[in-house]
Amino acid sequence: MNKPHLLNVISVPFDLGAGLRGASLGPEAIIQAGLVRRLRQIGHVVEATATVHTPQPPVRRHKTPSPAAGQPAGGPAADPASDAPAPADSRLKHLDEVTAINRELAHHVAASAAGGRFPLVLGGDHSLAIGTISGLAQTHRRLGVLWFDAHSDLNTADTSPSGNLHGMSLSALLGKGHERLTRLGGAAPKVRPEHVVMIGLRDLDPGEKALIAAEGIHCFTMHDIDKLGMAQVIEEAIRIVSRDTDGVHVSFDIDSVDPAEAPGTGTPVRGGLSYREAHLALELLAEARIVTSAEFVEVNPALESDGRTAKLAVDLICSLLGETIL
Ligand code: EXY
Ligand code: MN
Ligand code: MN
Ligand code: MN
Repeated sequence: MNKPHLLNVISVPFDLGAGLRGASLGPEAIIQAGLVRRLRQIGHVVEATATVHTPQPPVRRHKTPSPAAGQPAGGPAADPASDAPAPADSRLKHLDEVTAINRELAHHVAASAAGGRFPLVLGGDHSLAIGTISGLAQTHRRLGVLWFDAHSDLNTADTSPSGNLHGMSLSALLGKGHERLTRLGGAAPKVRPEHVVMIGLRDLDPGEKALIAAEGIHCFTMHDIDKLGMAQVIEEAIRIVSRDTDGVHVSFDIDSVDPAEAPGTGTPVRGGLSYREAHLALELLAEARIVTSAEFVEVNPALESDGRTAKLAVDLICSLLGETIL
């Protein structure tokens, strides 16, 4: 095991950035699956566990009401009388709540990182990356980011098919999108495109593909992983996120893993990382000793009955934090 960390486990039971409720149950499920005990067995000091709250409606097991047939997805439909499209920003769902929780999360993460701790954020939906990375940016002006995800989360109000803010978190961090998100906790952008590497992509919208091309964001899609193998992908990713940076953050969306292994997540996409590919990626990152913070998001216990996705998250977190087979 590499050097022990002083860990701050920061739970964020929040899911209003997602289209389905339930990821707000993720942190507790991960804790109940034995995370803290396993981290201590590896040798880490779990110095504090905080829970970041803002009020939100109770979890119900159904989607947020989808627009009536023929109505545009997202917020209030355009006024047929004027037939002017609703302003794009009005399509952003739960902008107030997502802004509030991420402002509070950024405060907690900034305090943890400033104190030389390793912030480990448990989600919650992936809109929380806005708060985590905005908090880290207060002490890391050149943060490297490894984004494991089936999706690129690079939409904006103009390109999003859903209005769900968990699909817009990385674009906000790159300074694209609503300024309440791009300027949350500090000036935009929070990260530079050349310091971002995306791994596991397999479900992108047209606007996201355009942004990736325009910004030259480094991506290893599932095609690349099939072709190169995970060891080579991670070797190249480490080189990219270590170049000219002052820390490396892992933003791990559990839907990067194949749904056969991780069914408890709200936007599953077939053809994802195998159980071993996911572990090898994180084991190699642990060996490289470059990671300074992490978040694990989109575990939704309401979508499964056996807790296997929360248990997978614990296993993956422990691989990233130095648990080894021998
Ligand atoms: N690209 C789709 C959208 O923007 O609605 C789906 C996004 C899923 C986002 C999850 C967290 O990774
Ligand atoms: Mn607080
Ligand atoms: Mn995501
Ligand atoms: Mn995703």
